[in-house]
Amino acid sequence: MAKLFLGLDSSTQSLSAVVIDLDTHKVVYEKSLNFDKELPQYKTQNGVLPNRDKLVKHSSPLLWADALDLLFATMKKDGVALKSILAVSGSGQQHGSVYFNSKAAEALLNLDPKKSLAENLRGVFTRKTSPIWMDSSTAVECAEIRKRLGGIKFTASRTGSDTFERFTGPQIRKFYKTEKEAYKNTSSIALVSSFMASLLAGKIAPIDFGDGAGMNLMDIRRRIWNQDALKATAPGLVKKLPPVTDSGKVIGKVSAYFVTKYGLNPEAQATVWTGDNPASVLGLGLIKAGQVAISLGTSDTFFGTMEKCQTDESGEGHVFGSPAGGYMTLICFKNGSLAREKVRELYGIKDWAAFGKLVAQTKPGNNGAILLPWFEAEIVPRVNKPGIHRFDLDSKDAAANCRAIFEAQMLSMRLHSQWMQVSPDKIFVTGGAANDRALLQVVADVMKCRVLRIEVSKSAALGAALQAAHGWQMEAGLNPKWEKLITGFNNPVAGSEIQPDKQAGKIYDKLLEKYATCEIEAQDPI
Ligand code: XUL
Repeated sequence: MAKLFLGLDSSTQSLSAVVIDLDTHKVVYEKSLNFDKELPQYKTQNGVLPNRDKLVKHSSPLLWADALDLLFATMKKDGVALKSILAVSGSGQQHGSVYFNSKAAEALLNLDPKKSLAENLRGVFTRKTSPIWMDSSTAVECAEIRKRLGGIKFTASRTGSDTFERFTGPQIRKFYKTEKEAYKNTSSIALVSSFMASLLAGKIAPIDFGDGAGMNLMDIRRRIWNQDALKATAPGLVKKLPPVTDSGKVIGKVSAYFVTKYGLNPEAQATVWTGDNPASVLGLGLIKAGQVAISLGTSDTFFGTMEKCQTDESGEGHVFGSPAGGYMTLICFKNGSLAREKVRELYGIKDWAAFGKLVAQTKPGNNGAILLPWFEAEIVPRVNKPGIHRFDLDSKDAAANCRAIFEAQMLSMRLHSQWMQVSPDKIFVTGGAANDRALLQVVADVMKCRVLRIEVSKSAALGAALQAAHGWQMEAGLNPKWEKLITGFNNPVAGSEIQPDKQAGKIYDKLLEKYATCEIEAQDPI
């Protein structure tokens, strides 16, 4: 019998599955179900429920439960060997929360396969909808909690991040302040990840230290709930949170619901889930301290791994527990690919290949030109007022503007990741812009490090499948090694390696100083 492991990723817009075979080290099945399309009855738009208040972004736990039923039904229909699956793990969009009343534990224990999961869960919530990571309605609560914890630096050093509107603690505080009775009746609060794990396990699942770090409630170093943070958030919270534990740890056998209804192996283990970013870090193969990946997506993201916990005093970056041990950082630059696209449109450049060609026509350092691309309010650095700023740059020069935006984005990454004190020997780059060698050369030169392109399909769900395999091996006493486990799943694209140019590196050392001054000037124009 093949040794199969199932990883699920419950993201904002879809639920995905990846099945891996540990004998062949291959992905044997992949599937994604889009919420808007497959479950139109919830009327979500891009996975979010409509709301008159633009700052409020909620989704529905029943939608996620329905999606889980649909995904298992699809896997059964597609002939996935569900009998050969030895363990299931998963990841969820980070920060989102689910509120259970006292009936939940029993309902989970007695999931009736004749009904759907959503029907089984009727009447177990104290809050019908779940705030998700896109919600930014808790600025007041963030300020209140931050003040109680002693300001940005202390909040970050204790919980791994400054308070952020989307983080679960501020969301819980808002719920407590605005719906006191419902908060009081809440017996257990779950994250999206632990909610989904609870369905699979048929009991309220622990929260792992990867996703738990996205709550402003967990002591990032001791990996237990931080009592001061709990008190600063809402009364009686300690009783409403499950324990924090290792990602991928076995909870117990999967609920009989999935065995009877879909033919899942009755011996399959249900394990603790994590957040989608920690799972992606695994999926991309970042298992050792000092490894770094840059994702050039809608927003640009810098992922790094650390052995010891370093936190960002400025409160811009986040530190989460890494499922492979140690810590990971997530630094999110909002004006990523969308900003590059705006520049492309501005100069009527037909495609990304043409954009890359223009960059290649110009020289590293661009004669000191800088373009700060804050088309939208930026997270890193914190810039509330959108605007683009040019320094020593002719706005009519298309090629110089193309180089200037990408150089500035990479200089920003170098500057704002210094607090991690990590010097990688190689950087993996993923996402659209990683296709272009001229752009990859800029990454290598600015970061003064060789870069390799990596493209991993469904990296979070793959990371979750690897986590399931690791958890299962741990439980079986097999002393698993991450290095061995990930082999073959996340190889860099052949021939994509680019070496940094020493001369260019020196130019960027100087330009970085100028860039930092420009940032300050643009945030606070003179
Ligand atoms: C991370 C964050 C997002 C969500 C997306 O802090 O808010 O990346 O995890 O699902």
